[in-house]
Amino acid sequence: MGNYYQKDIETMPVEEIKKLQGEKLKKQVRNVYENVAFYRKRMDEAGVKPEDINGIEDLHKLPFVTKADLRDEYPYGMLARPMSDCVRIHSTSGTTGKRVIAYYTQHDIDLWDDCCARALVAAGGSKDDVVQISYGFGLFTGGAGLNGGSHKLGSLTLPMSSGNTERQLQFMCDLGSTILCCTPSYAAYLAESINERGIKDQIKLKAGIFGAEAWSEEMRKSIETNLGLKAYDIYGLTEISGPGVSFECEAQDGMHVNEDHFVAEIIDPETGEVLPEGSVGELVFSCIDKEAFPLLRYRTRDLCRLTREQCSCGRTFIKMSRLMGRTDDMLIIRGVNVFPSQIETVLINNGYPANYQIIVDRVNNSDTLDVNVEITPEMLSDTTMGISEREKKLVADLKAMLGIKAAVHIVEPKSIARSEGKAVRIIDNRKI
Ligand code: DLL
Repeated sequence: MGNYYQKDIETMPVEEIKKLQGEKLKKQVRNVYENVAFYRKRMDEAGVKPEDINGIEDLHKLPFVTKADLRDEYPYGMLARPMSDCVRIHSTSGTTGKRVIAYYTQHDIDLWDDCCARALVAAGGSKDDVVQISYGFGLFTGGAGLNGGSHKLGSLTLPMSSGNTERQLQFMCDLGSTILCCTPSYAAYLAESINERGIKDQIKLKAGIFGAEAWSEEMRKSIETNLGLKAYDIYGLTEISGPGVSFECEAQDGMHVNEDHFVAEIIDPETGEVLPEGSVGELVFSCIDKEAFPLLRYRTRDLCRLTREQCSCGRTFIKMSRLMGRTDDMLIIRGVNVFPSQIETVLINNGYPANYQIIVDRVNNSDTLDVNVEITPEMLSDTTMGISEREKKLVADLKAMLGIKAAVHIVEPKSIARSEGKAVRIIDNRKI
């Protein structure tokens, strides 16, 4: 393992983790009750006093916090420290409504950098690596988070930000980048560009730390083959800190939650009831260590499963599965629940790259589902299967996966816009 593996913490016996979480939670609840009017009011309304929280088993007594609450408290209603103690802000992309602003003290930045350093180590990173950070820098947390982690580790850090693919590839070849950090869709685009330029033999990448958007196991395999690396998932959200809330290890089978800082729960998104381990539901996080913006029981709207099985890497932190979607990106088409990841799985299983678009509309009061998928030049020159046969095959496979019929349109290579950050793959015209 690298030189930043925090073994004493990351392999702590489960009872000790829970005890530690309980102690930190107790302090945090007192802190927010005294310093944040929002929490005082919510807890008073719920009839919960700070004295009622004496251990992690009392967490469920606290009320939830939602994105709507953060918007209502914009810009600094949730601050638990004076503004003068804060050293930075980051913000969500906020495509609808007000942006959410997260604040950080120096302690919060250090804690976050530690989480990202752990993620790099779990992917085999050490001070000898050259870490190319091609997540966006700025208000988005991707660039800053991995940059901080890479510095902690002492690796040579390339703060590339996203975009300017030509320059990305030049630095990757000239400096021999060994770890690439970016969104999976940008990794796929970089792989495509490397292939087109015939420069794969100059690429030294051994690992990729990819997250910030949903990606399937099939997409992982395709990126691993095309870039010749091991691809690790990393999860996080601005409200809780940024990337590194959880990270994958060598087992590549779910992401360990940094449980000394964040407590994860799975709830039923309809009723709010806490679900037993192993159930799929909405992920909820409590920040037990943060100073400036310590959200408690924050509803992420992300759907996944938590399991605490013995991991081959030795870490004892609970694992969250690959994200299965968001409570708000699940499409309901003709009454059937459809997740974009299911469509991606079918496309990639049929050998298509992850360049596709899902278009939903309503015609004569009935929902329509269209999938545009890009063909590769190799497939075009393969005469054993024509375009209409290809479309028919995808229609049949999508029907088997989703239970409903989709219209499939095979489109020319490179006709779907590439993404340098989070890909936009769903166009739902029903909402307009
Ligand atoms: O996306 C933080 C991040 C940056 C994570 C770089 C990983 C790598 P936000 O912009 O606030 O923060 O978006 C958070 O993105 O609630 C999920 O819906 C989604 N998301 C993040 N990581 C993953 C992942 C960053 N590994 C929202 N798989 C989250 C699927 C992810 N979705």
